[in-house]
Amino acid sequence: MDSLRRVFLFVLGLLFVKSSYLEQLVKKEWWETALVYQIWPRGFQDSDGDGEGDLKGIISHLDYLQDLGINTIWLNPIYSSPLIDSGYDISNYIDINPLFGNLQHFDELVNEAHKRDLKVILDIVPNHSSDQHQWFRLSSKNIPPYNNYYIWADGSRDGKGNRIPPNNWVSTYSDEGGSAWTWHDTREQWYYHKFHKSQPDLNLRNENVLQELQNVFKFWLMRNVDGFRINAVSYLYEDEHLRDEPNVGNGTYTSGLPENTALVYMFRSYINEWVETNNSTSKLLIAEVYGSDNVLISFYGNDTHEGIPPFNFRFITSVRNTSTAAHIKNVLEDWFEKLPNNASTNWVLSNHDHSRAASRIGLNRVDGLHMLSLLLPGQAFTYYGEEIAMLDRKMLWNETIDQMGCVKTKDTYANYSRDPARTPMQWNSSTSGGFSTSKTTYLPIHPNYLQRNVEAQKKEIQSNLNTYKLLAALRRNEVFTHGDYEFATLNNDRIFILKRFLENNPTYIVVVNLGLREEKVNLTSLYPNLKDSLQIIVASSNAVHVTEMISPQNILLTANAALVLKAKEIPWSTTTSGTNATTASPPAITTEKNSATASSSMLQLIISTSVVVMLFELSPFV
Ligand SMILES: [Ca+2]
Ligand SMILES: [Ca+2]
Repeated sequence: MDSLRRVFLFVLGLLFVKSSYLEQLVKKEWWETALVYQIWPRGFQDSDGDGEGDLKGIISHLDYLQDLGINTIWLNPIYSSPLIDSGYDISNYIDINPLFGNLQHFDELVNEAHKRDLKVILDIVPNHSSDQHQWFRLSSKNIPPYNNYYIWADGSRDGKGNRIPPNNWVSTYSDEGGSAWTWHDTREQWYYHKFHKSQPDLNLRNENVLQELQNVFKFWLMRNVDGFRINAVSYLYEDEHLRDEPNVGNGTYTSGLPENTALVYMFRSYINEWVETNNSTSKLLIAEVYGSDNVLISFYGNDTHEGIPPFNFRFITSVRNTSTAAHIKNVLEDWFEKLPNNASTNWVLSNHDHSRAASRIGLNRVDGLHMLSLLLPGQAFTYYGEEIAMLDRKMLWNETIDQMGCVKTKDTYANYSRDPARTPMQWNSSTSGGFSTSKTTYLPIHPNYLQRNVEAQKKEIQSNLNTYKLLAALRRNEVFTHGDYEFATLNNDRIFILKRFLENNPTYIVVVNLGLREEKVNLTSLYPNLKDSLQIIVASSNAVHVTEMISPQNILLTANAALVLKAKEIPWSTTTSGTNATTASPPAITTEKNSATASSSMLQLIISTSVVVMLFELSPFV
């Protein structure tokens, strides 16, 4: 009877493990696994024929976005702005640029999005305002309390009496080595601007300015937004003593200061408090930061402060059209190893600051890349138009509107302008790709819109769009939201493998051919326990031989083609195979590192073995 009691207690124990495992499954916040669709408001849809995208245009495509399977929309700045820096020069943080509509349109957009289970997040720019902002107008006149809202300094004069800026700091938006200081005639002082001279940096050491920013957050939270993307976090603070940088332009005193992290913690704390006070849902917060891995990781928070996750730009900074499977594996593993325990991450294939994925990494590789970015653990970000693999459109000098290009010369602008990736969305083959009834648009549309557009891709069985939709739906499955992951390479580094798995669930295997010729892949060389045929769940639009089932030993993938395959749960070992014991083991949490995966499987093995032993002990009594 002792044995019976032991079995009973053991089963109780298993039930306990099982229930805590379920608790783990439901623990995630909505934003940890969100699929975020980035909308460049000027480029998505024009509703009134002026050639400029607007909020009503976005509203008209909410059904499309819902059908696409995304669950969050991130809007690049829509605030009042002279649009010198595409809206990142804000003249009023709490109003809408009339070009895009008004606050009523915004409320309607949020309301209509929420009706479709779509969240809306906004871009917040705490580093600088426009020089047209009321704060700067008053500051330049030295009127309290605004006199201290920006970074003003005296500078000096050279031997000939010419004014010299306060130090050697340089601006991003200038000719080579251009000063980040501009003289203001009224105030008779210099003001600092990391970016364009029309974008003075706010003085974030001034408590009043921090209060203003909190009010901005509050204003939009009250209008039911679901989160914020915090812009240009690397440049929030500068050296208080305005010291010369030892190497001009290297950012020693103008980027990556520890105060940046501290301010982001404060934003997090303020927003959390607001959520709690107002009994609201948690908010998606994400920081645009560049810097060393240590700096990036610091934004996740520490023992005493909750942070805001930084964007993970590795697909943009490290993956090229020549990247091998081993290189991509290293890039991904390196990031996971650095992540704090239980931290969730995000994947960004492209955004408004970079060349589009199809142009940067290869039109034929877009579907395979989406399989990775959408099926890895964490959030995924999709830049508008990437679902149909829109390409960069080369801009002529006289077509360029991005200041990063405009401040350069006719010979060099093309290396800097981000306009090629900001062209109108290609909806159909009618005038201006269905983006506008006007033939003239804020930037010219890519001429390939006649063939490459949403309407055309909807009709094709195999298209970038239809592949994307299948992936967006698939990632909602708990294997992807809560399961573990594993990477491998095959075929001499030409095949990349991502395995996603979770107890009591099928295993999914993503196979990507990065090479330029057909590859025959034998998955049993990696997973000897893979016996049965695999189901093809998603195929890239360039894949051929797409059948319902496929043998794991003989997978033919044409150049750059990729598949998502579904297998029965792959048993850990022959010991556990065919027993019910596997139901008891706790799943590894998505963000755990590979070492944690190993310990989880060891635990599983121990439990499973125990059950086998117990049942054997029990059998004489049954
Ligand atoms: Ca318009
Ligand atoms: Ca700053």
